[in-house]
Amino acid sequence: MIYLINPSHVSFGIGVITPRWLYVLASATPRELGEPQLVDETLETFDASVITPGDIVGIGIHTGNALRGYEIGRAARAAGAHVVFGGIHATLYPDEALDLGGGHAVVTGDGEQVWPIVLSDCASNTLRTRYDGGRLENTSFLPGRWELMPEGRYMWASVQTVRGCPKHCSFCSVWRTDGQKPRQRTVESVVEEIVDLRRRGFRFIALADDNFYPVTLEDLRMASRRQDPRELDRLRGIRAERFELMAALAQLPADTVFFTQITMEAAEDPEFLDAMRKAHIKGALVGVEAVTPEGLKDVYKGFNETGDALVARLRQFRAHGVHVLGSFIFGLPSDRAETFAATLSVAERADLTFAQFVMLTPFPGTLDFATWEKGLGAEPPSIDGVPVSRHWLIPQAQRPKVYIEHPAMSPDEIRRRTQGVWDRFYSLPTTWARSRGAVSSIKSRLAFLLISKIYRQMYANTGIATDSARVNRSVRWARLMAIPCRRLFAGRQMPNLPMPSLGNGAASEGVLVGVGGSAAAGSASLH
Ligand code: B12
Ligand code: SF4
Repeated sequence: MIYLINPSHVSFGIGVITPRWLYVLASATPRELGEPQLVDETLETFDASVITPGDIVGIGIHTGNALRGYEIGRAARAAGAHVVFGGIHATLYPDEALDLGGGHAVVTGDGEQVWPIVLSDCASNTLRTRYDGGRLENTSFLPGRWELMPEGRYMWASVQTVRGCPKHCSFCSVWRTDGQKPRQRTVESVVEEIVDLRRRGFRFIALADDNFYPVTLEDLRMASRRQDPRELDRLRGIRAERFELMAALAQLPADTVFFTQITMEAAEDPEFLDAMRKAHIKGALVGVEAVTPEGLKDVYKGFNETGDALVARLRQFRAHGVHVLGSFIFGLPSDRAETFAATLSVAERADLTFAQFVMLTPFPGTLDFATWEKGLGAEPPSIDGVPVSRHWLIPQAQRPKVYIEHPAMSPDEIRRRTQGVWDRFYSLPTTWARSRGAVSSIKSRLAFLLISKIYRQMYANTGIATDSARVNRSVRWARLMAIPCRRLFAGRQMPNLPMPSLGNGAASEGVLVGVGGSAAAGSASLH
């Protein structure tokens, strides 16, 4: 048996976004080896006693779930399985997965092409300890095998349209692991996958991209100023493909909802925002990060605006019909006590639909991590014998919430103030008031309240609270709320949905709007 396991130390019974790697690696698994068992621990905890000798267990880890992944890996190895690790954390720390996770092998980089080789080496007992999947060309990306998805367990499916990001933010590892050259999947393959999902009844789809807007108007202006025709052509080509994709997505049924991640620069590109709205990209996570120039300098994100200009820029998204989940970071060196209120004020004035307030965490592979690790010196402080520079190996309950020493605030002050901002942004009266601008009918406003609450419970309380009773309460609450949420996100199957016509960005709009009945009869629409 082949198991693919997505580890998690908390299980909510329902998942917000489908972990895409499970379904992509399932596609890369040769059919003659049988159906892989896909296990997502954000739904339910995995029981390792089902593993039998000779099984193959593939575990995908990012930094936050690496420790749980290692626990599963050791149990699987003890049960006689071949244990293989992959994912961003295994790419950054391949030896760790072998030493601490019971791994027989580690795959670094993209998994699509190398996974079948690993499986064949397992069968012939020639498994090596290291495989490098590299950075694949855009034409080698695989769609997910969505027929293996359990019914009614996820709110959003996920489809990737581009890997890599040209920026270089100091807290982010994407540009270093996925590269700064955007690798866009072909329009046809993305659209085929999305149509497959819609036919199966999924109408909420997260575009699991690092940055959906890889070429900005400023990039084009700069290439033009430099009189660099080749670069200008390359950038224009990338941009044209984005428009081509959006023109195809615009032909999908009207109740389709996409969500993506994008930089704030898109706000100065009304043509792009309008194309997004027409393409049913109704929401985007925008990395605002900081509201002061000093804060932006701290994270190498000088291309963002601050103050009132920032509020005006963010408002552009809603003005063009794109809802924003604003993402802010607390704990930057230039932050002071008053930064929390200033951030909340921006978040409230900027027509944001949702917001998240994360505490600066030095993720490996980032510039922040390198500086922080160096600053800790040869003997970094440790917790239970684990150096804090390997914070992901500290058991969850003892893991500090703030790592980077702050010049003006204690870790607890940063944590408490961050929690306070979440509490105020998501207080019942504020959320209800916000719902008026975001959606129209009372039913949709109630749905908005529910979703805001569940989002807050899953992401803030389980990640920021130090009080374990609060964390447990949040998990129980989220599990309970998951039941009505499932209904809200369910769509109707549309087995006969045709493929949109592909062509250039001028493809006719609305051809398929409403095919098979629009606006999801029987399911509440968010927007
Ligand atoms: C979409 C996304 C999200 C979504 C959805 C997450 C989900 N449930 O899928 C949301 C918005 C919810 C999210 C949240 C967070 N995310 Co996120 N997310 C992404 C993003 C942009 C794409 C992930 C994706 O689906 N990729 C597509 C799949 C196919 O690629 P893949 O996962 O890399 O898998 C490939 C290979 O790695 C390999 N592989 C993976 N697993 C395995 C296993 C085996 C056995 C093998 C052989 C190969 C293999 O093969 C796959 C195919 O090539 C990535 C960036 C990125 N480029 O990966 C960040 C990223 C993974 N996220 C990141 C972070 C930090 C977070 C948050 C902690 C943010 C926060 N502060 O709240 C939370 C954590 C939530 C959680 N508990 O999981 C970081 C992780 C850094 C790290 N070192 O771990 C990344 C890399 C982005 C970054 N800024 O650096 N995220
Ligand atoms: S944070 Fe976003 S914009 Fe910055 S490098 Fe990462 S993916 Fe790109």
